[in-house]
Formats: sequence, structure tokens, C-alpha cells
Amino acid sequence: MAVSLGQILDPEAGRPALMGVLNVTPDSFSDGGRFLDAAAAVAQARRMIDEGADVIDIGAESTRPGSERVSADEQITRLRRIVPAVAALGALVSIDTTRATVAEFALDAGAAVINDVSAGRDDPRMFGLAAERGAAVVLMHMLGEPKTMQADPTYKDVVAEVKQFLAGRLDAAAAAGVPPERCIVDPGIGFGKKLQDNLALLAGIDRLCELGPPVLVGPSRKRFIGELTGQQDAEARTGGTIAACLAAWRRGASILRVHDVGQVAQALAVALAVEGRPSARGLPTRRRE
Ligand code: HH2
Repeated sequence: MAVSLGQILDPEAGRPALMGVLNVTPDSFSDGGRFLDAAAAVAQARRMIDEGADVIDIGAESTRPGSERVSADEQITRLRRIVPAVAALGALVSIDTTRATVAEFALDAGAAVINDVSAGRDDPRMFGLAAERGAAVVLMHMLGEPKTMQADPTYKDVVAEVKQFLAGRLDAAAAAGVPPERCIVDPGIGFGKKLQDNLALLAGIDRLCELGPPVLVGPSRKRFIGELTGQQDAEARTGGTIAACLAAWRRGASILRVHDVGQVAQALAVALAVEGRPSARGLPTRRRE
């Protein structure tokens, strides 16, 4: 199924799309172990859709700082029952993986978006697969790899460097047959970034928008919120998540990747209403073909 990003983005309404996070992992930083069970995972997906999620992003490998790699076979084992069941709910499904074998399994099971936090660098087959299958691809910036990325990330001008990296990955994707119209770019909040880097990137979203494709941001529950607020419990960082999402949206972000879909949707409904935007009445409605 060739994906048109118009399925999830609605520029006329002026509201961003919401990507609900579903981690089918024992070790994700904020919800590890909660959705390993297929019934619990599908119930969570249904809840996020009811709360206004446009896309459900399913991942079977944690990429938290210091995390260990998970083999493609193990990822597929974790995903086997869950991807088809979530796709059957009618949601657009995104697969959060850097391995083409896992992405291929998910596309066969009903996913339409590949969320590759390595932006096609981990698996040389990823862009070819996306081209062949007409999938949309999220290209995310990461400095280093999850195991070591927070050791001492250093930038001269983080926004310029991330922008240049993403421009290069858009070129690589296009060369492999994935046009920019099927790409989404993401600064990779928390992936090899210090606090000031994350803040500069959120403040600099408008510069990333100049690349052309929609910009996705994933600040949800992340460590920088704890650093700013002292909140050590990741699940209690919803307020900080909402503030980061609204700041990014005001600067042009089109897709917000979040765990707490209902709370973020509520915040957006109010923010949109204050701005007099057309979709201000009620919570967001999903757009599908
Ligand atoms: N963040 C995480 C995972 N995948 N994908 C994109 N495109 N952007 C992000 O910012 C992003 C992502 C990390 O968050 P989470 O999935 O909650 O944790 P974990 O990696 O521990 O499973």
C-alpha cells in the first residue's frame, strides 16, 4: 500500500497528527513490560485511537540510552500477534525498527510507515524495502548509537548539524527510490543530545521545516523533562511533554509522538481553539482513505 502522508496530516485543519507510542518491550524507559502481552497491547492501542491517535507506532526494541540490541527474530516474535491486531483496528500503523526484516514483517501485517531511528543507516536494505512497498519513512537524527549516545554528545550548532544530517538522509532515501513526499524528518530528541541541545532543537523546529517534509518530534516523557523539573518518574512527565509538544507545534511540527495521547489531544484542542483554528471543536478526528 503506497502511503500518502495526506492520510495522517491535515494542514488545512492546522493541527498536528498524533502518533501514539506502543512499546512491546520489557525494557522501554517509561512503559517497559506493560504491553508485552498481546491483549494489553491491543487494548492500549484501542485506547490511544479513541483518544485521538492518528498513527500507532509499535516498537519491539528499546532505544533508551544504554539499551542492548534486540535481534530481528526476537522483535518479530514480540510483534507477531500485535501488529495485525492493531492494523485490524483501522489505525495507521508505524513500525519502530531499524531492521528491514522486521519492517517487512510489519508491512506484510498491515503497517504503512517505517519509523527508522537510524534513518536508513543501520540496515542498507531499509530504503529499498520502503521504495518497493510505497511505505512512508521517518528519518531521525541520532548521534552515535543508543548504547553510547549520551556519553558526551557535542555540537557546534546543533540545529544546523541536525538539519544537514537530515538533508543528507533525504538525499540517500531519494537515491534509493523513496521520494521526499513519503519522508518525515525528526530531530531525535534525547538521541545523543544534552539538555541544551534538546531545547535548541525544539526551539529550532522552524529551521528543520525548511527541509520540506513534515517534521515529527518525540519529546514524550524524556529525560530532559526530568532535568528541567526534577521529576524522576517518567510516567509523571505529562505536563512537560505537553509543553514541549505545544512549543514544537507552534514552530511548525506536524506529527507529535507521545505516550499520553488523551492528555496531549486535550491540550491541543484548547490551544487550537484559542487560535481560532477550524478543527478546534472537540478532539481531533482521524483522517483515513
Ligand atoms: N523516541 C523513542 C523511540 N522511537 N522514534 C522517533 N521517530 N522519534 C523519537 O523521538 C523516538 C522514536 C524513545 O522513546 P520510547 O519509545 O518511549 O522508549 P524506548 O526507546 O525505551 O522504547
